[in-house]
Amino acid sequence: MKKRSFLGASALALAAALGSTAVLAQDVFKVGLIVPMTGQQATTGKQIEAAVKLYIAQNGDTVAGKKIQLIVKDDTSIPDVTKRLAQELVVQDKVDVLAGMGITPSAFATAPIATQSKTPLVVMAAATSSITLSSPFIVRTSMTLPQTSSPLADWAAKNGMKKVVTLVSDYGPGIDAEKFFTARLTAAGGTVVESMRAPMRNPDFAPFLQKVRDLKPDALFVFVPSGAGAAVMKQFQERGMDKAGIKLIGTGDLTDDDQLNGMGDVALGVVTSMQYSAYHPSAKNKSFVAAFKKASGFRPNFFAVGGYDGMHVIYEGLKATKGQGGEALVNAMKNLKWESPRGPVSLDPETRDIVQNIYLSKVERKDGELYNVEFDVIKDVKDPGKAK
Ligand code: VNL
Repeated sequence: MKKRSFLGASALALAAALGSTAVLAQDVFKVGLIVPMTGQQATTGKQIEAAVKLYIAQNGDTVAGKKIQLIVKDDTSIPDVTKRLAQELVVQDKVDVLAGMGITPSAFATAPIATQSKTPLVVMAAATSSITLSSPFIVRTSMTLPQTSSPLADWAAKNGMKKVVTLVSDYGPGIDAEKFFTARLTAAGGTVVESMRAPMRNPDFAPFLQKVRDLKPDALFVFVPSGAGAAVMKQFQERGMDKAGIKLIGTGDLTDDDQLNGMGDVALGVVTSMQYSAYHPSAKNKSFVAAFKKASGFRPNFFAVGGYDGMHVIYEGLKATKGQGGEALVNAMKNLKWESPRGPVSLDPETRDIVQNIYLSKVERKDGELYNVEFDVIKDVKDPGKAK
């Protein structure tokens, strides 16, 4: 009697163990998140990882019967590394979704792997317009530079900034920013008197700023990737540009919430255009910022929101497909519409790019801290980079 029940119990335990392993293997849904956690773009990885983990903590790690397993990899923002990591994640780890992509070259390096393996790729940061054209498996939850920079050109022309110098990082998003800002300013009656491009890696802005001082434009328009804004601001001040009466404007990458509060008074009054400010006054954003700060200890920036919304499209897409991945998941994701901490957003099913409000903001001191305070909004902006 004793022996039989012992055998019975162990057989049952074995069956349960085997059974649950089989069920687990089948029901795990793997997300391979590739972001720069070290190197020049480390803040982008830090922001996205914190936001992705917050989303999972708030929404549970099971969706449509699948257990979400997050695998985080640091690509140090070197595209060859991104590519190798993406290959390993697809072939060895058999991930169901690739995500992250801190900079444009990383996204372009990963696109063919997404296409060949039919793995959805959720781009949470990289913002050159043409990225979504490089694979039908890409959906993007960040922004594009044509989308963020065009409204600022309209504003500049209306506000007496007719003579402008542009300074951009010399790669995809910078070229997009230069092109679209210039076209819109020109159409509104302004002139770009000089277009300058600084190297993307280890830039020294000093010689460019010196030249801007000599040119004495009404304003300097800047695009630099997230993480580089504080250096521009410091050198702008060191050269006394503000005192020379040259206004500083840019896309919100310049006054990035990750660094803004440490930039000091030189940032006060800088006008930018962007899809997100940590100071955005909605209830949804206030609770997001509070939860994010509590979990991570720092202020979320626009890429944190890109990561948070990226997880949202994965979760909601999976609910719609009842747990199916691949092409079905891309099709479900690209039709989503939701309220983000940044405001109301949707994905454009034709381009798989995000449609969102672009806010004009001015840096002000609020409650003892520096913030991008929104003063105007252009609603539901599609990527002008893909206008036919
Ligand atoms: C890119 C665009 C990267 C905007 C950024 O920060 C940014 C990019 C890392 O496409 O590489 O703010």
